[in-house]
Amino acid sequence: MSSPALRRACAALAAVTSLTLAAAACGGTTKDSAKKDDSAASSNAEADPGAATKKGLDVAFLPKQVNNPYFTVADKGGEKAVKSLGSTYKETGPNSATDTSGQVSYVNTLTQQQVDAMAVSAQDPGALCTALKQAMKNGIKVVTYDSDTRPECRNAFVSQSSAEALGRSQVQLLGEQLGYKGDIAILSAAQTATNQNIWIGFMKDELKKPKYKDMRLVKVAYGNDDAQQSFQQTQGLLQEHPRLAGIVSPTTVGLKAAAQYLSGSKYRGKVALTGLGTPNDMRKYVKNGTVEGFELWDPAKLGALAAHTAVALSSGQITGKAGETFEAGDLGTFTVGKEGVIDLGKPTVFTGENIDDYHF
Ligand code: RAM
Repeated sequence: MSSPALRRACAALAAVTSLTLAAAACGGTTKDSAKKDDSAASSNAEADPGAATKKGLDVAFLPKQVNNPYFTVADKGGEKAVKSLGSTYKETGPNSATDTSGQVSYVNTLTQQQVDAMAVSAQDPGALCTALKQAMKNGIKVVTYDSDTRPECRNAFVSQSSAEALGRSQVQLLGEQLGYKGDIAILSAAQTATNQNIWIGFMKDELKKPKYKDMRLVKVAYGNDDAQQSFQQTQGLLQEHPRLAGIVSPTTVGLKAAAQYLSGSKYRGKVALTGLGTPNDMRKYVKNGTVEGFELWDPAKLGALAAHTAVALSSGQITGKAGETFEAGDLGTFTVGKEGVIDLGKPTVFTGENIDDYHF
């Protein structure tokens, strides 16, 4: 599809009609060409690292959940970076981390609006694929950040850190905190969440090591990144397993709610709690002895890197293939890794010693 006018007409048609109809009218999407797109979500174009950074692009952020403070910080970082690059930013998305069909509709709407790029944190690895592929077929660059879909359904994934290191380190932190002994539970986000499920996979694997032989995972509970549900799930875990020694919660919403519950209960300081949280949410629970330590990356930097990636893709500086490099402003130079994954870096462990140095 060469002319922008034709591209826009086809994009609008594709967003509101079936794939086959749009394909027939625009001549691009047969079964075979769809297959070709699958092998390299980014098309076969070569990257031009020296290409000028395009300005005036429409870049949209679509988090798992708009009213989650973690995404507020991440997307603010994205907004600042998009604007600093001379492009236009907008954010849209569902209120609930389990509204997967809502997220699909938001993708379709952005396709219909013919944005230039979208940064998406996927609630579910597979559910968004068809809609995201449709967006890419219409020339829209798709970056996942925070939580991925499948590699063929986006151009690149901006990851907070190595998923393996994040999963293992949370178990290591918990082990240290409870002396490597006792029953433990996981309080996760939504049951479908790609990021949490990958981390949990590595947590289970870490627990197989001999040093954890006296630690036993008794339950994985899901609080759906909803404060009230996460609070109730924590309460339920302790009712069901009164001898629980520790909880790990790989979600900012879950960790805060679990800390809130433990803090006001007889378990404060007795049941260990760690996971992923923001220093601002967790400060008071570290100070009152509910939590000894937890970790996280800087969400604003994650959002900024997603923005730089989206603009680099739209400018043709990268296509999402392993080995390509690009500049991400103050964040430095990044290299695209295997399967289009771009790692932000290492997370920080927060304890009473350093928490006051961080304000997000
Ligand atoms: C919650 C979300 C998000 C995750 C953080 C750690 O805010 O589930 O996807 O990365 O926690």
